[in-house]
Amino acid sequence: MRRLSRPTRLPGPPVPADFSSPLHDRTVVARLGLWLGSAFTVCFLTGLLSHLHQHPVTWLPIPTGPSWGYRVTQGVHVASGTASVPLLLAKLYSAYPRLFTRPVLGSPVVMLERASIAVLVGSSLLMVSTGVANVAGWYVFGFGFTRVHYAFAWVAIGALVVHIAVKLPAVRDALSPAGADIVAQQGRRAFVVGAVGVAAGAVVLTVGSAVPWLESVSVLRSRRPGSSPLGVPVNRTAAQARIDRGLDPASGDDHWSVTVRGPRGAQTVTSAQLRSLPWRTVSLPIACVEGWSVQATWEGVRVRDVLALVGGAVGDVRVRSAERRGTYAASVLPRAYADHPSTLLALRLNGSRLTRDHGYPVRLIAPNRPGVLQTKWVAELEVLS
Ligand SMILES: Nc1nc2c(c(=O)[nH]1)N[C@H]1C(S)=C(S)[C@@H](COP(=O)(O)O)O[C@H]1N2
Ligand SMILES: [Mo]
Repeated sequence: MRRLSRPTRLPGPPVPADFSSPLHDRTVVARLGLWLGSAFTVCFLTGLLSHLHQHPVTWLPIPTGPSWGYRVTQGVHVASGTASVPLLLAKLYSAYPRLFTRPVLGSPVVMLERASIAVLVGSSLLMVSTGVANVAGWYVFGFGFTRVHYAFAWVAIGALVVHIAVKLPAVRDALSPAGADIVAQQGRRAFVVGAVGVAAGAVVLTVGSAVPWLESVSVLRSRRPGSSPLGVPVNRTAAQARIDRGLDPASGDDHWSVTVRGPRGAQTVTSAQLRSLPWRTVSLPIACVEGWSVQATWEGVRVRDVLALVGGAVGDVRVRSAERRGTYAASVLPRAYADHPSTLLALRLNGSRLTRDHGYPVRLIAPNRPGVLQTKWVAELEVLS
């Protein structure tokens, strides 16, 4: 059938030529793609590291230092994810007229390319939307965040690799002198620079949850360590975790004990016995996967001194909370962490007794470790063989 000429065209979807803005240009798309691809890659690698912390593998042990390592990589993860949002929107705006390219069906290579774009766009939108919701502490989706976020990260990065391979010529053209000429015209550079500027702005407005000296300019930050109890935000309160109401700094911890299981058997360590071990003071951050972090001073006793009562930190250690249910009711401390001199059962935070919400009477604190694994209301340590 002969294609109908414009004025008499039948009603139907538009064609790329219907979009007249000079911003719908492959050079613009490619340049934004370089920024977005870099942000995605950094976000993927730092996310992988976070997953490794939470699901350790024996062939790639995570070092116990530097103590601020996770704080930095997780801060970078959330910042690069935040930067991706405006970059992704700008790139989609620039590229979307190409979705109307006809014919819809083409050679296998064209079909593969189109399919990979559908997968890439879908998974990217899923990644940034679940990530942003997580930072906001807004668990609206009915699925487990980490599992879905992690699985789709692989889908997105796979589609990204295919996409980059297919688009290498376009990237080369965009970076050539001719490409530079095209970008220099009709406001295209301003659009690219604007998108990158908005991405940088989004980071500055939110990163104060992790960078104290930016707290005052980061008006959209998710947490305010400065105005939290003892200077440390609380993620899950004692009430939410259904911790016994009677367990309170006002009524004391005389009834509290920690069960310690090791190669030499089990022992019930009362809070008085815990206190009689040598006290240590360490400065370690709490770095939450939701993107906030804060350095704090912790006082308590070394986990390795506690484990010495039952034969020492001769293996990984399971740390159980008095919290009965919940994903973070227990965590595993790899052996090197359990044996580390800075790893404490903390009893005091920033110069005061722990508050109920911070894990009173005893909580774990270890270097270079995600906040989700810094178990509160510790009731049991078990050396795993
Ligand atoms: N038992 C228990 N420990 C827990 C949690 C929890 O829900 N239950 N939340 C964790 C999370 S997600 C973080 S970020 C830190 C926060 O510690 P904070 O509330 O003292 O700041 O505690 C961790 N320890
Ligand atoms: Mo957290």
